[in-house]
Amino acid sequence: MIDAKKIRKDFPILDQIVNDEELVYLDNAATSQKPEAVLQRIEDYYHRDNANVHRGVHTLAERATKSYEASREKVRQLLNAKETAEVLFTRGTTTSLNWVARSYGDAFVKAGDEIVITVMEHHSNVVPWQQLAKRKKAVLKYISLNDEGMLDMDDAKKQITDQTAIVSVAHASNVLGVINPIKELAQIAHQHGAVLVADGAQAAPHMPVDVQALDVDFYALSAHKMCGPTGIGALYGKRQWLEKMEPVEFGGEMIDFVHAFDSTWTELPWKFEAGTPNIAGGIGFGAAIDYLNQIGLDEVHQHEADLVSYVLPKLQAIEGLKIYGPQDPQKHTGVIAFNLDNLHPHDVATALDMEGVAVRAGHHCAQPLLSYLDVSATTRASFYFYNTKEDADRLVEAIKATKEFFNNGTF
Ligand code: C6P
Repeated sequence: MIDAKKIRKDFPILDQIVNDEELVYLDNAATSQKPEAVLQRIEDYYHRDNANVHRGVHTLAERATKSYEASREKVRQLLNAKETAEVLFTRGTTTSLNWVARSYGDAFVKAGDEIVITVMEHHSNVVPWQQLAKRKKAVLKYISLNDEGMLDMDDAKKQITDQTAIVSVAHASNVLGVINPIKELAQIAHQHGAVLVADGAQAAPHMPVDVQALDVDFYALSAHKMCGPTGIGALYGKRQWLEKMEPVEFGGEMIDFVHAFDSTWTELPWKFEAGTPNIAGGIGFGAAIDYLNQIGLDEVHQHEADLVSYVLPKLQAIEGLKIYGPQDPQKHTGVIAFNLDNLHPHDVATALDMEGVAVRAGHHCAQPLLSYLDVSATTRASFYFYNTKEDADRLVEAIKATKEFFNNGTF
């Protein structure tokens, strides 16, 4: 069992006063905080080992390369990919999804083919497919939701057809707090000869992921949502596809031989990684994975489930508070989007900030979903393993105080 109070000591940033109140950080879906071990590892790299990777023969370059490539192995283990050749370092989930759309899409999607996504996707899993559909004259289709706010699997079976080339779905939603049945969707996609792309930005930080068991063709993730630095993430892809795909970027590091008018590419995974990579980021990502492994992603998942079981009924009991997504705590992740009376979510988030509670407000980069839900914005609290029941209580109390303030003018 996670002792969140003890774990919080690893995150010095959490121990601070904001607007005269002790900080309660509930914006983890936007980015998580980084433990001291990750910050230290990045600092150590710059202090001791800083050198470019893959090219130098001197000791520092060898050390930097070894640490950077060791992180790739850590990502492989995290996802249970078969080999490190299937793990590409990217800038994060957005870049990973763009690479699939650009590279796999350009190679394998033809005019009239279907690309199937869902109404709950983040813009990073919408816009690259819109662009691909335009380039290829393909058809973009959406799977809708059921009354509970979960993916409608009957509709999924209707939308995915023999014309479908790509199905791309969030493993976990950044607004509705649901986990999607990726394995079942992969089976349906494969029955129709399509590939399954999973956007793991909100799943990989919170639960064990096994890309072989899920049988996904591609899996995208960001380090910064899982205790790592910003500007680094990964794309898992099955070797059978990566081998046939062209790189998206060209230049140093990714070539085998450059002739005056033509070039050949080096082997996987480096074929996709042009230019000097984010070395410190990669090393920090590895340190974040070490840290999460030490805690255990099963434990992380369980702790968040316990917090949701604790806080969701308390939120549901607040009159005028509408929660989006399933109302059953067993079906809801630690991402809780809501609206309070007729108050604007930005006003709610500002009022919560005055109480020291950090949440996000807006469309959460999911405008098609918000149109579907017929709202322009929501307030969103998102929990992680270092949050406590006291944090949950502070959220509930701050919402009640906000309601009181806007209705009666007093805090
Ligand atoms: N969502 C949020 O506050 P990047 O920015 O590339 O690391 O991740 C993009 C992304 C893709 N898919 C999902 C499901 C996501 O939630 C995100 C990032 C943040 O909800 C920032 S908009």
